[in-house]
Amino acid sequence: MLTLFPLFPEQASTAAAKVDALYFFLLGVSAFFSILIFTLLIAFAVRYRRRPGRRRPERGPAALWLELLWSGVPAGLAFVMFVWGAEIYFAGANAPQRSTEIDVVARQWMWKFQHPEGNMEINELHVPAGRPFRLVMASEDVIHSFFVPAFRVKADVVPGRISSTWFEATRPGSYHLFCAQYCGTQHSGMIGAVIVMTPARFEQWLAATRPSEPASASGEKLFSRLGCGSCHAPGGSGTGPDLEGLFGSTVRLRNGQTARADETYLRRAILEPSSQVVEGYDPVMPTYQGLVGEQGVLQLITYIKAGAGGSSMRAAR
Ligand code: HEC
Ligand SMILES: [Cu+2]
Repeated sequence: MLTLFPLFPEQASTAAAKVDALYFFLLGVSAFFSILIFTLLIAFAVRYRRRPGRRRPERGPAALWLELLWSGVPAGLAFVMFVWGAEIYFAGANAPQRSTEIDVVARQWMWKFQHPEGNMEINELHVPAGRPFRLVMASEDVIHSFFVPAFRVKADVVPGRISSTWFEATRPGSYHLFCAQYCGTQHSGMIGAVIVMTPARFEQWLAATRPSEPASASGEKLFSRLGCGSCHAPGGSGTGPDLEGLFGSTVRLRNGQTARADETYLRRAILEPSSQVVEGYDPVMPTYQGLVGEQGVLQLITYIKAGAGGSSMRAAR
């Protein structure tokens, strides 16, 4: 019966058991207090009901210990829930350093994936078990949400910015992928599968479907086709800043603010350059809005992360 109508999706990622443990704790606390309160409510209603010959007693003095108890216990429980939940939230928000990054583009109504090796997939994502993957996600139109119940992973993909999430699958199998934000008439059809394989089978799959170039090389081609290199020459000899080592650093802007060069920063630098002009430079960079799609932006970002023509890029090849 339970296998026919499972109450919970199976646990197929390293995060699943942790999320479930917290969920069961919340459920247990709620059940305990619901039962306690309703039992007492009914018991007192029966025991102290109005009967002939009985007078209402005088109101007694407030008991301090009781006040402290029923304030302290809920406060303590709420604190445990908060710390426990925050821990799981931060673990889910910060991908391990050794994660492999996969580009994800959501649009009405499908999911597009690109592996660093260059392999592209639609509505299907192949990954090996036992390795963390970080998803770098952008939307081409409206809000979508990447939801894999078996992984207990759900992250919104919001137009105009880059969001990310990560997971490490633990067991080979095929797991449902849903869009969890209503995104238009065919929202319910925006489904797919994450196919978890053994590492050996995954390597075979990767080799069999490998395209001619990795994602960073596609980014490099775009970089030269769009003429980025004419201003962003290695060593900073162009009119624009050197992009090597930019990713993850802190950038000083002309308006006196600072910004962390994360993926959303790079995306905005390409599509709305005048919104965040780097200190010491003139706002001469043209916008690439309309000239490059989200997929292209993600490839450019992959290329910039890999060193953008600098020495680290050459060393990596
Ligand atoms: C006409 C010259 C020019 C071209 C072409 C150009 N840029 Fe720029 N870019 C600049 C200048 C100048 C800045 C610094 C001022 C600013 O932030 O707008 C800059 C800033 C940037 C930044 C932020 C750098 C930092 O240090 O924070 C990134 C990222 C970037 N460009 C990427 C690109 C990409 C990718 C392309 C090609 C699609 C491109 N640029 C094309 C001139 C150019
Ligand atoms: Cu959607």
